[in-house]
Amino acid sequence: MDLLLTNIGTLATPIGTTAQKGDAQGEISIISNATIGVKDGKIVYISSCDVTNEDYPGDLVNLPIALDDTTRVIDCGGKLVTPGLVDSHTHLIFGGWRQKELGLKLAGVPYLDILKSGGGILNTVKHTRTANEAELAEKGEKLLDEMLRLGVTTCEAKSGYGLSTEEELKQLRVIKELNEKQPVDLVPTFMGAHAVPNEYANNRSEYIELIINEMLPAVAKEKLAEFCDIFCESSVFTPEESLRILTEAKKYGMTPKMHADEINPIGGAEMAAQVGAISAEHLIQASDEGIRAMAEKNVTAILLPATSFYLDKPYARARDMINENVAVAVATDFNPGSSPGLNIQLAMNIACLKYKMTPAEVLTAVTLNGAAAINRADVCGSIEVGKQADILIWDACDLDYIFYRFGSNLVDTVIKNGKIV
Ligand code: IZC
Ligand code: ZN
Repeated sequence: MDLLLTNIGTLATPIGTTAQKGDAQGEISIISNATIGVKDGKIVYISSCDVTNEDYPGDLVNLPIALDDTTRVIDCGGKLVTPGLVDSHTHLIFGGWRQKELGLKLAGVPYLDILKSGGGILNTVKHTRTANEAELAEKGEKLLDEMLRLGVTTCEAKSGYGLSTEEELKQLRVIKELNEKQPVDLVPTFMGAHAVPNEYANNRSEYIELIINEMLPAVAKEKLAEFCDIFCESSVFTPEESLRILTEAKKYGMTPKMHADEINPIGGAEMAAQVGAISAEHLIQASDEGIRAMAEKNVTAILLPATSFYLDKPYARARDMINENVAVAVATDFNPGSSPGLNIQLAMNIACLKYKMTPAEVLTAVTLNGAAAINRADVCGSIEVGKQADILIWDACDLDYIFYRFGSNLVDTVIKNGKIV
């Protein structure tokens, strides 16, 4: 065994290799005095039995697996242990920032109006296009290091600030390079349909043809994306355009995702169900029919509470979704406009306080359900024998504590693929 975690006060984890919905979302496994064994980056042993020897501190008892000379033993000191966190929705790679738009926001200019006047996403497109791959990678790596310190061990990352074939490929290549170079597992999503770029402002249908005829084949050829996402929103892309682009994406093996019903209720959730999306994201304005359609078609809801907070918008109806048997994931939406914060622990706190989700439901939302929403539930998202050893030791004695405290980084130790990072 490479690593043995002993004296875990509380081991809290969802169980399974699929998204958990309804009551099951809150039915996590809680084990007191647990022990975890790790070998070759995987979890090989979990015991509910304390292995500390009270008579001879330092000796271990009741171990069914032999230790060897090189086994590293970590005494968790009675602390909380959970799976590594999965941030299932980020716009990680971009040039510049948008702090100059803060004044407009404070003056009450709506997010979509800033975009319509050439700012917002289009502002970031300008800065992303002028940055080279090395600059974007350096910035992304720094951000990922911060995420890792906050407990994120797997992270989805979207393109969508290039909006031309070469520039979209540039962003996706940076994601690929970073995935190989640093510890956090990155899951790439192509999002050429994030906005219509200025050069196609008067010819949006031509931009859609470019996505379909040039971008999708080029992305597929280099195998740069597993998913295809679209900003389905008034004055951005319609549900019908979403259907067309995502149907084409499927032909190239990319699984659909949708930014749906974030600001205006335009039938995005319904369309996500119709097109067979793995997830619909935001859903602040999702209709009752849309929520029911998602339940029927097993579409996971990725909810983004930090965005509601930052845009001062209503909070998505997480309780209704859970009641209707929709699996709920929670993520940061980290991006330079509507959620310029990458602290997933803050998103967890807001989810608990504003969505009224229980700590157990939110834990599932940022681990197993997040993993399922990016097709990784077979390898991560829970602490079970056979899964990747992505494990957090928290500076907390139980699960409630991390939802009760807010504003601090409560992660003590991050273990990624069995290594302390
Ligand atoms: O840069 O504003 N909502 N896309 C859709 C975003 C927010 C990212 C941005
Ligand atoms: Zn987003």
